Amino acid sequence: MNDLIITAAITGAETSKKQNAALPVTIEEQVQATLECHKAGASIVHLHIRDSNGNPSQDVNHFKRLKTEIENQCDIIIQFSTGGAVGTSIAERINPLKLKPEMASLNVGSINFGDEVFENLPKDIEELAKEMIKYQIKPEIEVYDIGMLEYGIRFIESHPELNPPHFQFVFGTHSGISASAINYSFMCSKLAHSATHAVAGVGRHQLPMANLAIVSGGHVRVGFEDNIYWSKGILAKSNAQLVERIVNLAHINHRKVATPNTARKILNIS
Ligand code: KMH
Ligand code: ZN
Repeated sequence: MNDLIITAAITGAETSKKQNAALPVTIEEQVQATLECHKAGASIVHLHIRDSNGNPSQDVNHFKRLKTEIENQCDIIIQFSTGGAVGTSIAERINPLKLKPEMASLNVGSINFGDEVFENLPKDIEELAKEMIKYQIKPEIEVYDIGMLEYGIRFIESHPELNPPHFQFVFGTHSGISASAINYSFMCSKLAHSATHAVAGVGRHQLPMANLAIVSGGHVRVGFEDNIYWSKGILAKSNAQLVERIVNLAHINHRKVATPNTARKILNIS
């Protein structure tokens, strides 16, 4: 089995400090959280940013400062979110790509998020992918459902520059695929051998789905974007605490944890 790539999704767009005071939102907090996660064993950091009021933002200068600060202090792979928050315009979602992060998320379908629609029109997916190809950014193809995965697979067939693909399976959103072993196994059955994938479980599903991925050869995403709890009713102290638990589980299962450079090799990032 490949070494395990752990992604830390440290902030997200929907979580707030009111829910967990340890949520990193300022640049300083995000840099510190990233360094702690890197030290704990994460090889990718998935980044959303917030404005000075703590609201979701896609401000390019802010992304630039954050990227520079992180790059100056560690070799973690930086992955920008191009999903932003529900309702963020496509121009704002695309703009930060000109900073050439090594990776960026690419959501390949629309889905209900709460009472709203997280909209990803085919033309917008196309535009995002075009920019990623232009700047040689490795996309992480986000899928929340089996149909979206099949769309993503067809999308790669028509964009061979994006081979080999890396998928993020998100389990347990209200309108997406539910978190279960059988659903995970069905998602995996659709993938070509050359494809890699990671698993993100929302809320209470984070830990069990991570366990399944560790023993199945998948990779794992944890962090406050998807889950702010350590266990039922008990808040996690930090993103790094959640990363450490995955490292421990990997070791128990005799699966090595990837360094950022090993992750680059596995994901074919030059
Ligand atoms: N905040 C969600 C609407 C991504 O980062 O690409 C979208 C999201 C996915 O978080
Ligand atoms: Zn995200």
